Amino acid sequence: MASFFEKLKSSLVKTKNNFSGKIDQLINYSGIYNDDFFDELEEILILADIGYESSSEIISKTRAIIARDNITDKKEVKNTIKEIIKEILKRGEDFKDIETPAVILVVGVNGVGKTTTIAKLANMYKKEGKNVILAAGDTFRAAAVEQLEIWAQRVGVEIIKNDRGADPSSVIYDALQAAKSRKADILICDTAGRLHNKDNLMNELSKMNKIINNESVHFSVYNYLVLDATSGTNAISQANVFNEVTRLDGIILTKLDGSAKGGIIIPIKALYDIPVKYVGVGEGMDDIQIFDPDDFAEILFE
Ligand SMILES: Nc1nc2c(ncn2[C@@H]2O[C@H](COP(=O)(O)OP(=O)(O)OP(=O)(O)O)[C@@H](O)[C@H]2O)c(=O)[nH]1
Ligand SMILES: [Mg+2]
Repeated sequence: MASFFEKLKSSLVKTKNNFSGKIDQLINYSGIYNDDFFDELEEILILADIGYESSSEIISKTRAIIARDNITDKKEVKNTIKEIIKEILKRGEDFKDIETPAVILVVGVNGVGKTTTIAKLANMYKKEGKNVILAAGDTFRAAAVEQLEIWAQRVGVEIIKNDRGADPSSVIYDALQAAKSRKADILICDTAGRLHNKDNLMNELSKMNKIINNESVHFSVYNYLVLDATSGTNAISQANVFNEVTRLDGIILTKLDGSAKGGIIIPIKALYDIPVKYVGVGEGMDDIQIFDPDDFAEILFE
């Protein structure tokens, strides 16, 4: 099996071509670091969905360091940009695992990879010897419960479900009772992807949070937002909305393997004080990794 680093590396190929590949070209063709160079660099950053604010920050810091240290060497220019990006990616707290017993509520819009991510988390925790239960809280979409059921079987964990159309909060309630009576370490709750109506979203999330908080006094509660790396700047607007309506304890960025827009992680880190916990690097249940800012930056600029 490929190492974590190799797997991440192959996942980042598209992003790398789209991003550092272009930076490489720019640096190789220009030997002089003037306004034109920085304009072009800015364009590359913006096109990679890094966003105006983060791009400006990267440009002004690169400019300042190149001038201060009188840098002319191409490799050093590239290294300077890498270190600035690494610094942004490292902001906030280092990775911290959850404290068990825990309830994890997984939220995000349609199709970002919530259910698959739940399977990946369940598989990871199970391998660590934890007792995991899943709650089929997406009672809205046809076949959502069946999809989670198949994953539960594959991973080998218990699932608590109800009929389609049932109140998601009632499923969460039942699952909490089961988690308590079975002395589960971790309960992971699936939710329906929804963004059609912000009031609706707020109501449902607060209802679920209320039940979780009432019923799980001795559990640590985590709200994870799943974002899809292929959706580029849309991921930012999604993070905005969810961040407004609920407390978020972590972000999981999925589909890095299929995306040329992995650079989106930079504005996500720069704009929010929410740790990026994991990245999704494929459709299988082993395709999840702890987000490591050093590895990420090194691979991007290798
Ligand atoms: N390549 C790749 N595909 C992924 C990844 N994560 C999820 N997918 C795929 O994305 C699609 C949607 O995944 P789901 O887990 O069903 O997404 P969801 O957010 O639960 O979707 P809804 O329940 O419809 O809101 C599936 O085809 C997954 O296999 C990933 O990290 N990499
Ligand atoms: Mg789902």
